[in-house]
Amino acid sequence: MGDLLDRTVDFLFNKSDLIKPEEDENFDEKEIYKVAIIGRPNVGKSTLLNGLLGEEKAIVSSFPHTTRGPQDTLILYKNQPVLLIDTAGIRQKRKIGPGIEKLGVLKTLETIKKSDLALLVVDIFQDVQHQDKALAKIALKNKKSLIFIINKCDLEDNPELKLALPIITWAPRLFISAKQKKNINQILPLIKKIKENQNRIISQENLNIFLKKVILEKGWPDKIWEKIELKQKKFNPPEFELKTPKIFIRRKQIHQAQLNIIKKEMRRRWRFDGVPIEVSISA
Ligand SMILES: Nc1nc2c(ncn2[C@@H]2O[C@H](COP(=O)(O)OP(=O)(O)O)[C@@H](O)[C@H]2O)c(=O)[nH]1
Ligand SMILES: [Mg+2]
Repeated sequence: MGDLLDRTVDFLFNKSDLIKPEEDENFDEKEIYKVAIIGRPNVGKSTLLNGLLGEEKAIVSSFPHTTRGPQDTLILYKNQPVLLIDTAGIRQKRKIGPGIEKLGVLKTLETIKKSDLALLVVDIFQDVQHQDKALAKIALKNKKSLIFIINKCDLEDNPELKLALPIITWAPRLFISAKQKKNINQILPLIKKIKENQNRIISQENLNIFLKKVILEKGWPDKIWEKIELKQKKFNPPEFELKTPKIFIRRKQIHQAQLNIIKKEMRRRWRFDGVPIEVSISA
């Protein structure tokens, strides 16, 4: 019955929510949410893309490197244009040969940079490797939203137990089987949610209330903290700053640990799942 339900939900989702835009439909570049599907060769990126699209577009093969470069597919999900970008798998640097393969790797890096969110696909059957961590780091360094996709879960009885992913606690994890289309119906709704998180703007009033509450709860000194204001500097991704009198900065009266607490509490309060956020100090 469980499987039947999965299939039914898959079917309904695929048919009703996902529309491929007509060729001549023009979207403003800025409107399009760009999702890079990244990961080592053979982890199932192209299979996943096909599963998401419900048709055979990218070439699926059991030999590595069939995906030579990014392949872009534009879809409409609940009125949101989403560009899904399949990338060639990235291998260890020293194994990269000349020509096409190297180009594929460079393009993967380029693709991450120009995307809004990375789906980092890992294979449950192989241990998490250096390249997986390297890719997570690149996404992090470029302030990209991130979802871990743990694929080929049909090959493991207890996938949750086996996993040792790089610790990016805010990145959601989905256990899927691209081949059996299991749980892939959760991906687009999660992407939509993350896009909202990424563009969240919090009112100054709410930030004030929030900071007061943290100060009170943590028992931080009033004299200092009543002169400090939490402000949102930007969104997509969200960045915040603590406006602080210069003298406090010189005297180092705000500690990194306190910034981390504020960040953690902000995540708890506003659910920034999947999105990197920043809190810095400024005068
Ligand atoms: N058992 C299993 N095999 C899969 C799954 N997803 C992909 N594969 C297989 O893994 C191989 C590589 O898939 P592909 O999508 O080309 O990987 P890519 O190099 O990351 O694009 C193919 O033989 C797929 O059939 C899965 O969920 N379960
Ligand atoms: Mg591929």
